[in-house]
Amino acid sequence: MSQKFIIPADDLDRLLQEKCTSELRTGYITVDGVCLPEYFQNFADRVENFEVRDDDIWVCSFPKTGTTWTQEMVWCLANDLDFERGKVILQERFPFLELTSLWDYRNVIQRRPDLVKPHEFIFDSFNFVNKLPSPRFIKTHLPFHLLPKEIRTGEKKPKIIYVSRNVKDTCVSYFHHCQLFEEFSGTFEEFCRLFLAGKVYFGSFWKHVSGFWERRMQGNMLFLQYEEMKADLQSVIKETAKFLGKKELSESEIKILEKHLSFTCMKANPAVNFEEIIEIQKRLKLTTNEGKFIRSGKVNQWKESMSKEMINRFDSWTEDVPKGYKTCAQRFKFDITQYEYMPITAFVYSTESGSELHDTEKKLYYPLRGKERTEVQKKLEHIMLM
Ligand code: PPS
Repeated sequence: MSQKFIIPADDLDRLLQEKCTSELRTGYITVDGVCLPEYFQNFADRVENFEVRDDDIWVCSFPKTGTTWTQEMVWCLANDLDFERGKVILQERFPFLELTSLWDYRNVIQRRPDLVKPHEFIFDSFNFVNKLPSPRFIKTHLPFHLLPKEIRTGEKKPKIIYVSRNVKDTCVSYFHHCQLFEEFSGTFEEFCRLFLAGKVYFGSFWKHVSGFWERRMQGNMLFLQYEEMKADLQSVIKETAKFLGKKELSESEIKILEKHLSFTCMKANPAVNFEEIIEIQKRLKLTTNEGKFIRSGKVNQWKESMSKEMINRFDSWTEDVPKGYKTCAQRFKFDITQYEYMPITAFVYSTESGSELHDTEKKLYYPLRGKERTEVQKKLEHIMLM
């Protein structure tokens, strides 16, 4: 893969540079079309040549789409609900592969020699992950085309669970995240403009989602949706357990896990709520903003936060998603209230007879995951959503 590092320079780049840099984040670059902190270029080769194992379990996502929630679910399922071992902080159990490349602590260490050197999972996340015994649990926000070569080429086939979220809610959540962790000093409106232009790190959103969406039929990939977890966590738990090759959980086990994963429990759980990290940031005066990592956990927050004009811009951006991303965009442009019967409009042909089953005027209703789907529906979904 040839990676191109571009130092960008238009008005929005300047806005990003001015409003979203700090002592730990001096600037941004574009790597093969993806906005990343400039410090990342020191680590690009380590990502590219990272040694993947077939029995790894990866959670991949665009930031703020429910990664932590998914990680905790996956870890608990893969470890037979071992809540005792689950008290170890998530970053150690389920480290973030490229974490070290996102924040440059070198100046801070010089300025604060009293700083106790934090964990290797922060200072050398690649090495930390590399040394873990199998099966390893790995989080990444990298889009598919920047994943390690061994995954892209299919040489190694770890299990990959991708989670996505309504784009407008993702943007709202990312704004709060950047205020808390990146000292973002701009307005929400400015953040939305950056988000729409793909000028937030790991942007652009739709390219990220579509890279995994296009591959979701591969046997080693499971595609989840935040809103689906909110609407029917039990079904998502069951499907994920099956995907991980675990035995069927009893009703009471499912209920226990569902409670453990509830917003209230996760917010109070020091192993997953990042309170310790926020405390360190505050102590080092790397953030002055107040806030919580597990913040609101709501669907459709954008309705309260976004102006009508911005909603329109997001919607037309989603409509304008280039062909190929289109079905993916339609699939995720929904209100939770409409989720159970989400219309998908498309030309659909039966694979066997080639006869037309539906035309663009007709709608096929996609039932909730876990509820019975007929064979025909499954076939249609497969054809339509490719
Ligand atoms: S990160 O920083 O990219 O890893 O963030 P990520 O974990 O992807 O997303 C954080 C958002 O997920 C919400 N969250 C939850 N929602 C519902 N239920 C549970 N249990 C849960 N755990 C985390 C979290 O609150 C963030 O969303 P917002 O909208 O900001 O509240």
